[in-house]
Amino acid sequence: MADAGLDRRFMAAALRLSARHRGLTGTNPSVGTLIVRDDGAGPAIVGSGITAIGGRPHAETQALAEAGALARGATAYVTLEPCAHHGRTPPCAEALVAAGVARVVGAASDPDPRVSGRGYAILRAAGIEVVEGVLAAQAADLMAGYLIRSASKRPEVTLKLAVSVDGMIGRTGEGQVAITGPVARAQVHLMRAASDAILVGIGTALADDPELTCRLAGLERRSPLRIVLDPHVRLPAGSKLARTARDVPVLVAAEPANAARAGALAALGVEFIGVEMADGAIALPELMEDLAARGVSTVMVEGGAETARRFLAEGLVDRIALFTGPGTIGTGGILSPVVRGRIPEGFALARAARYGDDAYEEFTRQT
Ligand code: AOF
Ligand code: ZN
Repeated sequence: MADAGLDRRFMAAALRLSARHRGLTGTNPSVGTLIVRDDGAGPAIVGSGITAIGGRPHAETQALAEAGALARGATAYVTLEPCAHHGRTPPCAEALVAAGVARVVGAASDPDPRVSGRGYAILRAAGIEVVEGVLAAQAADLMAGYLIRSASKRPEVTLKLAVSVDGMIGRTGEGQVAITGPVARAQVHLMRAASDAILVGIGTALADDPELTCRLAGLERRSPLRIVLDPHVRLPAGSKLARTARDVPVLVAAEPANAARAGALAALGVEFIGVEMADGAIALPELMEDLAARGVSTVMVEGGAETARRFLAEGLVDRIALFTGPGTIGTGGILSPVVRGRIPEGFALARAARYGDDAYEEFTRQT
């Protein structure tokens, strides 16, 4: 018997499972699958799977392999519509049919044109009961990078800001100013570990000489691609970014005409991406398209104020991660484009937390 409350509970568990491989599955979304059956003593999980690191095998085939014959007559909870295309293996929708599952409960629909609507259709055609859209909003939140990249051909953009009580992100000429404490900083590093790329403007790269890596113990290898908006190639060869380019990739977005200046940086392993210019600045929508084409699904914009303003003005921000510290900056402060209580129109609070002395609020764009 279908039980909507039970379906939500198992889907919540499948979503938590899927979160484990976020950022590790390449251009594939990290999907979770649970196979659940009830032989009279209450529902029991007999198989579970997450999209493997690198993107294959898919979640469903792994969960079905674990369940074996117990999948027959069971319910499969899938956080994404099961695939309908032939990759290295037959489609997951066909695998679910072959295993004899009785019900499939899905969260998100798959915008991939090879799959969209067809995965669920294969299941229904085989007489399987299909329930779509269970905890769809949570699934869309977890898979935002994949869903936005598939639908809009650009990565999901998260604007991360650390703001003082008086609404500043730093002080002119002083480089990095501590606004938030160690717990909030660790959270930022965790966010970095789950992102495909971090992006800053050249102003921030010059003023702060940041590393932009994930420096949490055990997660150092999870540092994402570091991108600098630098049309005139001003990034110094002596910067921390350039000096560490062989360990963690650095991509300089520059006007092709200035590539001649790139010799010293290129020798250090810095990569270049040619950009179009619009009104004297890098054309961000086109750059985002190019990044998506390279397989980047999630970008964290980490500075500075001008770069943040431009992403907001272009309507390219999907999520705002706002950390507010307890201190004030006062004279000489650099105003944040977003402060607590004054969030741009179209964004809604998705979650809030306290990290030590700092407040955290996350806003997502309402579509
Ligand atoms: C599923 N289960 O766990 C995932 C799916 O390159 P391929 O062949 O792996 O296909 C990538 C597509 O597979 C991707 O665009 C999306 O439609 C789907 N991802 N599907 O049934 C999974 N990760
Ligand atoms: Zn599949």
